[in-house]
Amino acid sequence: MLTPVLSDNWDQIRAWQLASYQRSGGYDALRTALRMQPADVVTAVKDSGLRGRGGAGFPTGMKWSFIPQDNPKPKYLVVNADESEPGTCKDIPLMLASPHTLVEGVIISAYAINANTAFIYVRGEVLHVVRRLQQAVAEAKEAGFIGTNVLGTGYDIDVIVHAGAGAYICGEETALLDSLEGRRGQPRLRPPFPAVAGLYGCPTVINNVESIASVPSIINNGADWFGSMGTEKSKGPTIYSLSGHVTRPGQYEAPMGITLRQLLDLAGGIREGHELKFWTPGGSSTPLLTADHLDIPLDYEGVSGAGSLLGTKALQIFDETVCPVRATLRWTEFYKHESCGKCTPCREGTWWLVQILERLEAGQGDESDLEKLLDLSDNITGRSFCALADGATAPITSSIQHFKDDYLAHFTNGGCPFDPMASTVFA
Ligand code: L3W
Repeated sequence: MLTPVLSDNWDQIRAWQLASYQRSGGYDALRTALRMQPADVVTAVKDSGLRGRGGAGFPTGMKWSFIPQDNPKPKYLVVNADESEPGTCKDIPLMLASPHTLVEGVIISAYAINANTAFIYVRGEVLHVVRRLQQAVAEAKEAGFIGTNVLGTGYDIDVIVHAGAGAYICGEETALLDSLEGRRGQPRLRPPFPAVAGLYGCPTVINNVESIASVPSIINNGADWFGSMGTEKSKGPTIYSLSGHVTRPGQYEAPMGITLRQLLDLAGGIREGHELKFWTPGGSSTPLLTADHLDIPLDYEGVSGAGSLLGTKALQIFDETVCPVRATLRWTEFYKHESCGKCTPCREGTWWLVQILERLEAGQGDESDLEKLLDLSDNITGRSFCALADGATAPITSSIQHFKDDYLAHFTNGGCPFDPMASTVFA
């Protein structure tokens, strides 16, 4: 059931070094791509059905085709390596284990859209990843894969690794662009989308690390091979990160459309003696699901059919020892802290949500507070500048939907009825 493609070489000795990467066929895809017309590379990615792996699932090849090639301005490729969604841990392991997979994907993708400069915007806290990427870029330059006249083809490309300063909002594509331009990272109004007016007002493709890293395998093996894995509308292999109360947490690369039940089988199940209570399909910005949803296909269609979103495929698993109110409060504190403050519904709304949840968790609220939470969430969703505030309301509305009795138990108990020491997540 596992389909290691991106993670195939992670166990190799010094997999992060160029010599090791080339021993497993590294940079063959670049040679192939440079013999193709850029438009044919775009077509191959379109035909593969690859959809953005950063959360939204937008078709990657289609995004590339939005770049207006008749626009005389420079074109840019920007990789969103600001992985910060709670529970998400797939891009950082990928960049650490095999940075050249990303670097090769960057060069091919930049070539496809006729960009001569590419940026990798990486989360600043992960200094070890920043260094590893810088080392990989230096090795690729030394080998002639980056620079002027790449492999004698006349194509020029510069790749710049840029470390962010550790703000969740800078993972939002337009805030990332502001940050890259040297300003405070705050989301821009869309449209215009970055494909038309992005970095320095120029046409820009922004893709997630995993999306770009998938490109060499598509060029090597073909669009049909990629599309043979996954489901009709959500194709290919992908990296799921499992964390929390699971026997063997970690990254599992499997086809789109696998179920949590199947992934748990691979990961040794829920920790011994316990049972699943709730889980997130794509980080805390996606509505919580329960044991009733173990068999839904983990693809964009299956998860949305169950009332949630696939997001970043960050499966956070919680057993019956975890208080859903406490977990929701913890996530909401995160969104309040990370709100950039640009728009009122998010800045003020997340503050109020935390106040009410703190009261409830302490057993000091009453049932009308649940209505207040739902009303506030309703007034925030769809009324803020970017997806951060929508994400903030997801655990609240879904935890009230699935675990109202646990909320009510806080009033009758006069405090949280769960023992925090029983949970390895919050202990
Ligand atoms: C040109 C159009 N381009 C859309 C582009 C747009 C963007 C992409 C998706 O993602 C998601 C959210 C969170 N012309 C276009 C166009 N585009 N229409 O397509 O756009 P959109 O608006 O659907 O989503 P988004 O706001 O860019 C955010 C989810 O991610 N999420 C958070 C993830 C966090 C991380 C992280 O920490 N690394 O990924 C979790 O679920 O809910 O759905 O490029 O420009 N007409």
